[in-house]
Amino acid sequence: MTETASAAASGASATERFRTDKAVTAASPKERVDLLAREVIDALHATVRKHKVTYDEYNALKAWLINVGDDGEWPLFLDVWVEHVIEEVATEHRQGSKGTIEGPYYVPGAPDQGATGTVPMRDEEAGTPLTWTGRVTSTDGSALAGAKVEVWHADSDGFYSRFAPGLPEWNLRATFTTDDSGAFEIHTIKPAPYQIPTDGACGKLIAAAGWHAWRPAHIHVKVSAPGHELLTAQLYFPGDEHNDDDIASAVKPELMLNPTPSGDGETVEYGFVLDPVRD
Ligand code: MBD
Ligand code: FE
Repeated sequence: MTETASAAASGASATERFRTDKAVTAASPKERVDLLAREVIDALHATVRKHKVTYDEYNALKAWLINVGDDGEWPLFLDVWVEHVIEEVATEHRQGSKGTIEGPYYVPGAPDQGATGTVPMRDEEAGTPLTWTGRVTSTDGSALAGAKVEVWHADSDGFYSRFAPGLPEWNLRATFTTDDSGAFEIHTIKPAPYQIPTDGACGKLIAAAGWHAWRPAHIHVKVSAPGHELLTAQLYFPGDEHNDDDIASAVKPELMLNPTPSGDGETVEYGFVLDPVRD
């Protein structure tokens, strides 16, 4: 790699990606905006009064908020510290598989590998080979043929293609399409534990507060089928030292992959149950 990855570069890409893919189309009712904005602002006032926040602290906050925007880190900040509660509320009615947050680095349209295939990677890609088989079913147990299983994850240095420079366009990103029995077979590598970018505004907050920037190793996934709710999840590995203190609070016990040694790598079975769309 000639260019080095930086928070500003990853952040600008994540901000641009959000603008492209998640543009808000519907306006919220005035009553709803009034209620939510007022409660959030009231909560801020309560914190100021409770802890007697000073002008120096107020100006530090202002400077930091400006930096979050300059570094393009609003997607990172919100996905790390807010999205997990949004996801919890959005999916509390579900009977099928547990999901978790999407995070800032999803890109739609990764190359389709059919039902069985290998995630695009470099010849020298570092990491333990992982074979992952599973099925996609509906909550009534019926197979979902032609379901899409989109996966994306970081390389062993913690970089995501499309957000860090110097990686092949779709490195470690792929789409799989389930066969007639709803089955898929994915060949990839086990990702490594991951540190969110520390050279931007989010890193400054983490350092100033004495927190850490780690997320456990994870594979992101989106599973979709006609007539069913989109499932967004991440899968983790038992024994990772950050499973219990993920900076993004996105680990759940149901999301553990439990691979066992096999040949020169590891193998695991993990499937998904999708909820039909509610009327
Ligand atoms: C990630 O890879 C991620 O998954 C989240 C949630 C936040 C930052 C980087
Ligand atoms: Fe991630």
